[in-house]
Amino acid sequence: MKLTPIAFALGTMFVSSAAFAAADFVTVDVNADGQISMEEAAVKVPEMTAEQFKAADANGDGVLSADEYAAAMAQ
Ligand SMILES: [Ca+2]
Ligand SMILES: [Ca+2]
Repeated sequence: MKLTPIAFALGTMFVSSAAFAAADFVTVDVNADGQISMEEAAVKVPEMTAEQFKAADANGDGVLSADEYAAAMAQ
C-alpha cells in the first residue's frame, strides 16, 4: 500500500492540469509584458476570434490584462 499516496498525488496533478485546458496567461503572454496582444492571442489561442478578443478587452486599450483574459476564459 506504499504506492497509494503516490498514485493519489499523480491523480491530483492530472485533475489540476485538466482545470487549465485553456492556455494560461503566462503561456499566452509570449513577450512577458503582462498583457496579451491580439498577435499573441492569435498564435496561442487560435480559436479566439478578433471579435472575441475585442469583447474580452473590457477597457478597450487593445490588449488583454490578466483579469480581462481570465474573465474571457471563464465564459
Ligand atoms: Ca504580451
Ligand atoms: Ca484591455
